[in-house]
Amino acid sequence: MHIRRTTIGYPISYLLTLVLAIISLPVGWVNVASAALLVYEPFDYDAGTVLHESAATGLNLAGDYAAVNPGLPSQFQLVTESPGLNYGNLNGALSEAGNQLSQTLGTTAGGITVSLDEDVVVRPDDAIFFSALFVFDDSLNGNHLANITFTDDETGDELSFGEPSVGIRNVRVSADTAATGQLIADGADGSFTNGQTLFLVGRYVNSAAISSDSLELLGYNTADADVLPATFDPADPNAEFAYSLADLDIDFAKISSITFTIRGTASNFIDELRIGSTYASVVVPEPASALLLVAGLWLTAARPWRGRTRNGALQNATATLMLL
Ligand SMILES: [Ca+2]
Ligand SMILES: [Ca+2]
Ligand SMILES: [Ca+2]
Ligand SMILES: [Ca+2]
Repeated sequence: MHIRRTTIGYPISYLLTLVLAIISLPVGWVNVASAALLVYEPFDYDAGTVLHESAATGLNLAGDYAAVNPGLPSQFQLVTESPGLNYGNLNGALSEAGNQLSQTLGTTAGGITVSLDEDVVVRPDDAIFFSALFVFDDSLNGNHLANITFTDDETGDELSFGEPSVGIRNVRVSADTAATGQLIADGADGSFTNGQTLFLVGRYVNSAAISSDSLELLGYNTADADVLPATFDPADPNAEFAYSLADLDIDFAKISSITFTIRGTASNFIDELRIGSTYASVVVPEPASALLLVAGLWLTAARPWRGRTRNGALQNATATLMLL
C-alpha cells in the first residue's frame, strides 16, 4: 500500500492523528495548569473606555472599577487605548489580549481600583508570582509614572511594583505593611530608557520563619530576544535589573484589591497583569508546555520509523507545533 508521507518524513495520517490527539487533550490538563493563574487583566475593553465607569472583565475581578480620586476631572481618569502591549521579542512569553491602560493628560496622576472576587491568600510558606507589561516614559516629565499595587483591605498592607512617584526613570518594588512598619523599597533611577516596553516579573515569599520573607522584581526588555528562564531566576543575566527585599518580615497575607496608577500623556502604559501561584502561570505559556510534552511522547513513540536522527526528530517536533 502506498502511504503518503509529508516532506518531514511521517505519513500524513500519523500527523493528523497526532494533531487530533493534541486537540482532544483531556480538558483537565489545561484546567490543572491554568488553575495556578489566579488573576488576569488583559484590559479587554473597547478603546476609549473610561475604566472606573466599567465593570471589570478580567479573571477573578469583581464588580466595577472605582476611581481612586473620583473628584478628578474626567481627562485625568484612566482609559483603555488600542492596541495592547505585547511581549515583543521575548522568547517563551505568554500571549496577550485586548488593549492597554493609559492616561491621556498627565497633569496629575490617575488611579483605578478593583476588588478581587476571591482573595489571593498568601499563607506562611506560600509564594505568589506576578507579571505585567509596562511602557515607561519620563521624557516629557520626570513625574510620569506607572505602577500596580496589591492591597489587603483588611489590614491596609500593600505591595507595589513599577515606576513610583519619586526618582527619574525609576523602577522599584516596595512593601508597606504592619510588619515592615513603613514603606520599604528596592529599586533604582535610570532603570529604563524612555519609551521602552518592559516585562516585569515578581515573586513574593511569605516565610513562616522570622525575618525570612522576600519580595523580588525582575525587568526584561521586550526588544531583546531573551529566552525567559523556566524558573524565577534573580540572577538571570538576560534581565535588565533585579531588585529585592529579603531577610525581613513583610507578612503580607492576602490580596483583596488591585490599584493601577498612571501619570502620562498617552505615553505610559500598563497591560497584561497576571498573578499566580506558580511562576509558569505568569511567565511561561502552559498550553505550549503541554504540547511540547505531547510532542515528546510522540517522538518516543515514533522511534520505529527508520533513518531518523536526533536533529531530524527535533525538526519534526517543530514542524508539528507549527502545524498547530
Ligand atoms: Ca492587553
Ligand atoms: Ca517618573
Ligand atoms: Ca535583556
Ligand atoms: Ca512571613
